[in-house]
Amino acid sequence: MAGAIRLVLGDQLSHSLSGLADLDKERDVVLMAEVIEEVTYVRHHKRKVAFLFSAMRHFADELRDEGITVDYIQLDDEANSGSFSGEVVRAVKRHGAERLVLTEPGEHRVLAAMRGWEDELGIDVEIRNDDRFMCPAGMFESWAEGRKQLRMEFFYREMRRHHDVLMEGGEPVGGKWNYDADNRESPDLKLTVPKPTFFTPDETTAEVLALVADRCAGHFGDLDDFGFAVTREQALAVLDAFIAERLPLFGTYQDAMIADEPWMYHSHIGFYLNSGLLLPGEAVRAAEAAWHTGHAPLNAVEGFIRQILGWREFVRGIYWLKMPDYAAMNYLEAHRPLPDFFWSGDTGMNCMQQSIDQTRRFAYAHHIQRLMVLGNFALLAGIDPAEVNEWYLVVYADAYEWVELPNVSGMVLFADGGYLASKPYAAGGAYINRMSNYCSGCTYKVAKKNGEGACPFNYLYWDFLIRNREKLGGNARMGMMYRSLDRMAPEKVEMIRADSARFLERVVPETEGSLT
Ligand code: FAD
Ligand code: DLZ
Ligand code: SF4
Repeated sequence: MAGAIRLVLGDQLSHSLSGLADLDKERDVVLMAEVIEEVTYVRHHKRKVAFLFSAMRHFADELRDEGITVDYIQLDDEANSGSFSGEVVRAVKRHGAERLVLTEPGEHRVLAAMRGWEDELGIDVEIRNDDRFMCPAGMFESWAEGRKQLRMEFFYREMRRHHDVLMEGGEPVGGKWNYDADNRESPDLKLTVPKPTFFTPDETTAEVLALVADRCAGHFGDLDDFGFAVTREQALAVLDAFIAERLPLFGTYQDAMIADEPWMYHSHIGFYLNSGLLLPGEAVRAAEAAWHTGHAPLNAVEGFIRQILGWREFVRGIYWLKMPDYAAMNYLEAHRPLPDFFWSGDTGMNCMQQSIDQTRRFAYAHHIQRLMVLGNFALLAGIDPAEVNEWYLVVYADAYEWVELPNVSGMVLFADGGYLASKPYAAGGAYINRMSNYCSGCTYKVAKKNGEGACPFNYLYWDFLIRNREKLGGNARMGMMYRSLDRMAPEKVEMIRADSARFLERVVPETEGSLT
């Protein structure tokens, strides 16, 4: 045979993938490879590796069932070279291929390698657009051109118009673009949160779990009670169950956190969207349909659709527009190392301990845990963006650089100086107390502002403002906070500084040359 090799990566598990279009079943071969370089360039959470490998193996079986030839390289295959580049070289030789066809990857690092393949292999390499996103190639660039700061809300309106989602006669249904004013209530502890949709591992998943337990023994995370969907059919069942059981309360409890309730009213489809088992358009249309039938209210449906049609597309646009420089940004010059307890969960701060513990168990935490607990701590403590980014990329099963990096560097750490977010999402303990029941089980006292036993978020919040006054003092949206700071008695400011210095020196000692 002398057809094309069609390379499919672990996060490209979509039958409609551009790299699979016009495939010639007689002559072409699909190449899929489990490679140690992808598993260890950051040491991914065990559950994430198991999920992807099992989903990849199932996807390969589905292609074979369609009569497509698949050359699938397992991690433990003897001749496995360990990298995408090495496996492509071997496969081209093995099959005498005259062309390589692929879909652009989700990471700048991988795209840079792919761009060298034509020279390396001496055959045509065709890199196709990834059309599984809702913002068509080039549209984001045109929209962003000439804007100094990008705001998701305006981009989202363009996307609503472009795809005619929740629109009526050119106007947003209900008369408003955004219904967040009706959302984000404190948790209701009387409610029984529906159980998440999990699946019993089949033989393929069981094999992969054993492989990962052996080869990733030193990686962060647990494999127990693995229940993720590993096929499109299962992923669709997760989406259906979300629409039926959780969507109506999605908006109301979007920001709420309850101890030992990791899943709340969120959809848990990020794993499947980002690996290609689900497409964003089908999630958006399913939610829109639930509003039309009266099953879910507009505040919930609009809020959910905004996350996918707005935020997800927006951060992807920023990633490709700003890479590779975006990864090195550190506007606030934060240089403290990541505290060990981000891995061990060994901290007296119950909000952090709960969020880290469930991250270890499930490779999942919902948005507010990522943003306002874990991220807020990293921001206030001045942790180095490179270390924070690596942690987030490792620990979440939905994490790929295109989506993780703008969320961490842009939304959480303000490392891009305000390109993505108009102000840092900094908050003291009162916010966490309002949105969760964590504080009642904590060794610290949320109502106490300073001294022994005071909630660290309380003094770290003000210390963050003091340390970063030069960079943030002129931000109009921070004006009220700085005016409150200026009204504080000097002794109070002294206590804040002393408490913060003591706490940070204990949990995140500065390295030499630190600028925080
Ligand atoms: P839901 O809350 O049910 O939301 C539905 C979907 O909307 C998600 O599945 C996701 O596809 C999309 N979405 C929601 N918020 C965002 C957002 N801010 N950016 C992009 N998509 C969004 N999301 C990832 O997919 N991968 C990541 O690596 C990732 N890292 C994050 C890191 C930080 C610091 C923060 C603050 C957020 C991060 N997010 C990331 C966004 C968000 O937290 C997750 O998408 C969400 O928690 C996934 O759970 P879910 O599927 O239950 O989402
Ligand atoms: C995340 C990941 C892991 C852990 N392993 C593999 C793998 O062995 N083979 C593969 O094709 N893809 C894997 N991935 C996903 C890739 O890292 C991802 O495709 C690139 O980062 C580009 O988005
Ligand atoms: Fe977190 Fe402070 Fe509440 Fe403890 S008291 S759970 S540290 S916010």
